[in-house]
Amino acid sequence: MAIYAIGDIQGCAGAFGQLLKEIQFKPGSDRLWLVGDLVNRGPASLDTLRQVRDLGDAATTVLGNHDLHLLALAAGARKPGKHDTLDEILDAPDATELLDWLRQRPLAHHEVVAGQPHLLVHAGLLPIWSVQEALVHADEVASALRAHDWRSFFLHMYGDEPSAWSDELGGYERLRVAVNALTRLRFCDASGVMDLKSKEGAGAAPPGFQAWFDIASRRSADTTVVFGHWSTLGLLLRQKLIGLDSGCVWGGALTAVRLPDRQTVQVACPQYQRPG
Ligand SMILES: [Mn+2]
Repeated sequence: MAIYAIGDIQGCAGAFGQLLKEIQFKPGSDRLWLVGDLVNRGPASLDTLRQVRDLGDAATTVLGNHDLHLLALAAGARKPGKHDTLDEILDAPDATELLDWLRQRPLAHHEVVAGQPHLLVHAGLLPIWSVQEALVHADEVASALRAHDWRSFFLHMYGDEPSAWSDELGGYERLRVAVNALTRLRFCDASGVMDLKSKEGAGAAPPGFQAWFDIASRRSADTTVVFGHWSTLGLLLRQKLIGLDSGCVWGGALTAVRLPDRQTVQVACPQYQRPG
């Protein structure tokens, strides 16, 4: 049994299929960890979503910002962006089943792999969160997504404020900060204030900010965090960090890293290009 962690697929079903071949993935015995953003921008989001759903328990996926955007469109809470490639899902005959499945994915997954604690999230963790606290807050969001009034959650989810976590936060503000950290975070400061604007690489932090994983006081530093979302960072392998967004949908590569030995396989994706 092997576990492979795979980066942001974003509708690049062809690259995903090729990567599964390259790692000789066996769905009966091997498992996948997917960092989320299964859909959007790429050419085959519907096919990707069906493929991952059909893997059943062999695939563990956490929700990313693009997955949430798809659910927000389905809820009628957002309008499509001009680079979205999500209509084929919303118009599919099995749209309801696929979206219900997606809506029930977690925002964080914790597991001990070969004796070492690992945490899978789409973007990152706030420095003041322990792993246990991050899991609790991810569950709070997942509960809102599973509730009967899940559509109203999306009417309140968007926005960059509050910019920092506080245990005192309640209601939608609390959920918004948790969602922003787990699915959009790149840069924050030592007190946990997020900068959600910059998409540059880790070397181009806005003044006073650092990559979330470089904050010295980060309470989750003893757990290996597996994440994606940050294509300008590229593949990042450090002792307790595995960053997997190598920019497949932008013409980069789709990456698989085997846990825990970190054997790495990439497929180049020159066929995908930034639109326009
Ligand atoms: Mn993302």
